[in-house]
Amino acid sequence: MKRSLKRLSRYGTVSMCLLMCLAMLFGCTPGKNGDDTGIPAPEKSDAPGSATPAPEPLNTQVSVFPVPRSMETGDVQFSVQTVSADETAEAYKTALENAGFNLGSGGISISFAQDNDLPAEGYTLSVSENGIKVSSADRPGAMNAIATLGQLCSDGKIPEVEISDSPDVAYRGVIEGFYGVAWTHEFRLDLLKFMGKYKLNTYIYAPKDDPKHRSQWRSTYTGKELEKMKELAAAAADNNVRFVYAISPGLDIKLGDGYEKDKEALFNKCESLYELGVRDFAILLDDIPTLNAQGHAMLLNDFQTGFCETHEGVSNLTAITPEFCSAMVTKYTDELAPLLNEKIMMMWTGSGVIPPSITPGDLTNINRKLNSKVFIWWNYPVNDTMSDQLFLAPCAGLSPKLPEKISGLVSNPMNQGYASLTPLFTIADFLWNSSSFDPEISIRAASKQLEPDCHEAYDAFIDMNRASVINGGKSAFAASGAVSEYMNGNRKKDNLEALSGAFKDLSDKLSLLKEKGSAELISEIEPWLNKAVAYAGMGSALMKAELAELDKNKEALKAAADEFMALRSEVKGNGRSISPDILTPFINRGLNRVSELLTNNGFTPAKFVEASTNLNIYQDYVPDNAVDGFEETFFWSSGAPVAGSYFMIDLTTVSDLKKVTLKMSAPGHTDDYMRSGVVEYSADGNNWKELGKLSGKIFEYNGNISARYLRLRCTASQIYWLIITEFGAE
Ligand code: LTM
Repeated sequence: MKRSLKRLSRYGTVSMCLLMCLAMLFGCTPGKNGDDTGIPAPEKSDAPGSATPAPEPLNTQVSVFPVPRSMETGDVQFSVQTVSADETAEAYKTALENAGFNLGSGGISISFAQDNDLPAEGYTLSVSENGIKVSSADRPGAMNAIATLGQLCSDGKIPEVEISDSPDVAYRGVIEGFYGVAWTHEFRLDLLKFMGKYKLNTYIYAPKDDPKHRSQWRSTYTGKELEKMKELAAAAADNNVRFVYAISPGLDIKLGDGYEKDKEALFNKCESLYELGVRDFAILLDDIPTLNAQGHAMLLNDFQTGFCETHEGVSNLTAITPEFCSAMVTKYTDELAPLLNEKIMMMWTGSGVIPPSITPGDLTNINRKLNSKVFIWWNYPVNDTMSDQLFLAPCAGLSPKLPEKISGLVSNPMNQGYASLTPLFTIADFLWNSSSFDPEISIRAASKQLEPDCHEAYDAFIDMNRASVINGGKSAFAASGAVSEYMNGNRKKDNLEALSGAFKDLSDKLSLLKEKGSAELISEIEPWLNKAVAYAGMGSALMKAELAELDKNKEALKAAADEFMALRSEVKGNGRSISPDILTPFINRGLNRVSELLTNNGFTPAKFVEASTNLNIYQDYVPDNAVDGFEETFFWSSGAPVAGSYFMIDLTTVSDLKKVTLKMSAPGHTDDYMRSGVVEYSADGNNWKELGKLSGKIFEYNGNISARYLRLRCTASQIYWLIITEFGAE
């Protein structure tokens, strides 16, 4: 019986007729035994004992991510309790089992065929009463089809479907390329599974804080380290991912006298990884002090011809130079580009290190200079220089036409690996099929797939942590309209009640996320989640105080104000940034408003100074130590400040100040002070004015200013950590 197939609205159009023809073609395409794709020849008939179970009406909504190029579903589904794999499917047994298929005799049949006309990594997939049939030109294509099958299968059922699919961008993935605490081995293994599932095919190992990747690049891995590398390479292969080992020898490699010896050390190091099964390599020369175009070209070319091309199975080198974005280009790049072997895949971050957008036009010059398409190192959602923020916004700022101008794109994520999976899901979706990409659909699908037990609660948290340079610094909140009404002075009952309801809903969702969210995610996001919970509670308390004011109920007003202040104390010193454009200004305004309401009703508001920072904190040398009035206790950063690092104090109300004092470093740690920085003041936390520049370990200002916030902001990176013994104003 012939059934009609319906096209899902989001998917591209491939006529049904073409699909049926393709399906017929796959069924009769002769296999090529012994070819190099790893795809066995198709069997002429279904595996012995297979019998496609009778179809049942389809009862679920079918969605696949990344969104396939063309997908049409029918109105029935088949049981896949057991799947009978024929010989063609033997090569994919492990992948099929990992995707949740129970291979045995009987049940729906599965077979794989080769079709050299299909694009690299592409596949066609048909699920019908004739069984499951996959065609692809290469092994990655068949593995991608299995990833799709894994998503199609739910509760032991698979829908009738015809899919024709292939990626927009050849190399899609992740570069673990940030500063600060590197990911754990366990997370990397989880990441590789995630990548296989969502069709990301490239993982570049490049943690800046692995000494053997960068500062001690000549040292080879030993013992357990080697075992872990081997395990990663194997897990990557199992998940259809290229494991790229990156090395950063640029800080001290000799490019004149001593080059041959260092080259040998580099080759030996990579040889030790080759022996473990690594087949892809990168040389990263970013963030190094030397601009030696001839020397760098020689190094990269020698590695390409002397290592990549002499080792069986090794792909072309991936590389980056010290000038890796348009804003950095000098004559170094002009001299280097024509010297480079064109097979090397050169990485590039765009117009700047962390550009707000990347368009084809941004790449015209560099692609012309290199005579190839750059491989994008995308610095999103990395937060190593903005460690107070989580970047959970969906992929944005990349032009849908970008895929035509690049050879690949890898995202440099946050130190928080599990949280990074949320934006990575959307990046995978974009890189696979950019013209169908819808960031809002993608981000909601991400939370559903990653936190299925509490996805709506996770959505609320994501929304509070969306602000980033790629989306104009915008977070989201269900009642953002009512918030701006309130900020503009609307204190009418209906607006207060709308906000009250929204904060209650937010509180409920965040509690649910705490309770039901996956343990790995929650432990990473806990400080942000705690602040979010407090903000939701403070929002509710503020509305209670406002409603009490309308009712002229002094007692209720005082109770609500106390509740607000108690929550404020709970997150005192928690320097994480949450919803910087909507809820942070609202809560800051709320603090002033609570003081005002208390004063107007004859109460005396409490006063305290709050300190916060976007620097990592060393042990328990917390920011509060710098505002406690004791020079013996101090704040100590864990890591050196870079341009943009700050330490801020909030006096809670705008006050007239005559004196500001800042003292840095401590006995025994006399180098730990900021070299280049400015002290600034602000009434609202958004508009800042300079009070003065640092010149030494003590800063003092005497004069007249009106401010609520004071901050020390770093203007140039340094190597020493920062100690602040006291920061205060009178
Ligand atoms: O971006 C590149 C090429 N290099 C470094 C990264 O390691 C770092 O994570 C980002 C963001 O801070 N900036 C860099 O310059």
